[in-house]
Amino acid sequence: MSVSVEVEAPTSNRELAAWVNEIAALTQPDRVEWCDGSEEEWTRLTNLLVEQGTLTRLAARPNSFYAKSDPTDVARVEDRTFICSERREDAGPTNNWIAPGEMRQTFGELFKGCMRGRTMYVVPFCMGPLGGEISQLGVEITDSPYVAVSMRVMTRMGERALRLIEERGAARKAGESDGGANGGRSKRDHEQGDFVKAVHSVGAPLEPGQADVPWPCSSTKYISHFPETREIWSYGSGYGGNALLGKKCYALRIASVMARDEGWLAEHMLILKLTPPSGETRYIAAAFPSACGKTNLAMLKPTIPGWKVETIGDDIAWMRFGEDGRLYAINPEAGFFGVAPGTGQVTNANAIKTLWGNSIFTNVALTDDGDVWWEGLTEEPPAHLTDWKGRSWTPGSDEPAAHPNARFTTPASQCPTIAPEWQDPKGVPISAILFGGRRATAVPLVTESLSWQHGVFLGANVASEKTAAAEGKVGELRHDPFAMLPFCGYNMGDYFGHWLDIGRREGAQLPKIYYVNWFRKNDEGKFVWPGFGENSRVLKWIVDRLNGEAKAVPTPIGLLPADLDTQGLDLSDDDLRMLLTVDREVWREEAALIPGHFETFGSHLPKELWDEYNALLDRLG
Ligand code: GTP
Ligand code: SPV
Ligand code: MN
Repeated sequence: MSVSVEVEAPTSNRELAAWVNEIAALTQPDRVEWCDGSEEEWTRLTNLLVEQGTLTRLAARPNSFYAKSDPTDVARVEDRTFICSERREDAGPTNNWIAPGEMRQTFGELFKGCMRGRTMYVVPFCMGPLGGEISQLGVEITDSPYVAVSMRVMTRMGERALRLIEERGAARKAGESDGGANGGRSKRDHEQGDFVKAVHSVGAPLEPGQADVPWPCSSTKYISHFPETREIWSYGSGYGGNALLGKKCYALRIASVMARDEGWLAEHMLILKLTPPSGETRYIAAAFPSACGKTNLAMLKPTIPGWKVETIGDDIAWMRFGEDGRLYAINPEAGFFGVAPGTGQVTNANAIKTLWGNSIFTNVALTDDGDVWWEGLTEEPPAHLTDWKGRSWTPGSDEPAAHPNARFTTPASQCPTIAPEWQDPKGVPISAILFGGRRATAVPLVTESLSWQHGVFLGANVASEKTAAAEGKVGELRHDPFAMLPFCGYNMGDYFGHWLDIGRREGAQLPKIYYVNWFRKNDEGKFVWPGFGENSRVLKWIVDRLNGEAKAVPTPIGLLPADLDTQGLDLSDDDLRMLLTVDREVWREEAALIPGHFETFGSHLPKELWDEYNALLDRLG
């Protein structure tokens, strides 16, 4: 039985209307609802979610909710994430690949009737400030109201995004009718259309009379990307990175392909604004793997007097060259989807202030008085909680109360340190780029690269201990180049080449590149560096270097601080030595890991990176 759900689409964009009808015909929802992004809509959908049992209203926080996911649907699923490029080689050795034809066939079956019994939401959205030159448009179709309300926090969603899609469509038509003389587009442009198409289903159709569950999802999961046609199809999960398709799927995997084709960068980076007591304000971008400290650094409260940090973004940066040759970055998102555990008054007071209301908390614990709690929120846990699985919990329980990848979804505008220019459509000029990861051993607190090319080499060699942000074994060391391993939409060897090309651009005023590690551990397994607000000392050294005011010591791996300000820190001489020196023996072992990593990319690995490897070996002696 096939029900027609063709509806009058409230849009003049024919491409959008036709696509929505096509997906509705395939997925057979009971209803189609176009999201306008209004407050009325938010209230209606959150009420609905409360009624359905997906959300619990928090008595202690205005307009805020708690969600408990299915216990199997708590993180990104990297082994179910696919880049469906026409050629396998274009997905590269680090991405899962399925031929687009085969994938479409699978989806043709999987999505057939998959929204039965549900409402299909059409969610137009804009990544980046509305109407901004660097911004990009998309539409997510989803059968999850949890996704629809989350998209309202995380993106510029609704009516205004829809109008921009219509304007773009109208401009394209005008371009076509004057024979392409004025903004006409290529065949490929035509295939890619006026907006990125993103289809999401939880993969749990309801038979007539069948009761729904609070967190519908499926054990069959696909998070698939079609880079040539700029499409995203996601099936079976309701979790952030798998389901909020504007985020990792669009703003990194699809956008990295756009960026390669158009000469810009789409990166897994925070953006912060740093103002010294006197002197020039600087903007810094930093790429750390998932759950390795971006949100925390972006909202850092400096411990050194007179320094000020403001926040532009905490997860994704899009960077383009300005006319002055500098790289200008925007945060394409409108909210933070942040790791809850470890976020507390002492570690990240600004995040805590951001979360005062209008927020959704997923897989945290519930207090008896209707508030949320997670490990690290307060030093002492409450005497009683309901844990993320809905069980009674006391401090004596042997499992954590919150899932280690519990997350908050909250508007960026509520962050007390949000920079006034965070929505400036032209972006902010980046002076320094930081790479880093979780490394208990070997890697010093901070290293300055010797050149852009050497910085790209450092980025290509980022390695980090795995976290709970993705399914898999936590703590295992893996290479995560540029913190983009799970997010690069094309061959990562070519991606390294793209970074090198950026550095060769005529007239480029390139940021300096640094490598940081907040996670060095001592013999007792304790973090040596206090981290969090104290990371401002490292930022200060970097800015002083940019200004030619700080000294550095050359080492085989790069330049290390000669004069890091550690005044007032409780660090032994041994600790400091561990953080700020390079052990040649250990680094020979580190270097021995590089060939195996590089060889994965075969002929796609730029020769310059082998040159850098050989230069490192020479310096190590
Ligand atoms: P994604 O949102 O997954 O991309 O992660 P992120 O890079 O934004 O990570 P986030 O800042 O949320 O930090 C993840 C975890 O690392 C939290 O539990 C933090 O408390 C912890 N963390 C952040 N900064 C530091 C630091 O400087 N030192 C230590 N020891 N832990 C830190
Ligand atoms: C990450 O895993 O890097 C995140 C969370 O920022 S998600 O949006 O789920 O990818
Ligand atoms: Mn992230």
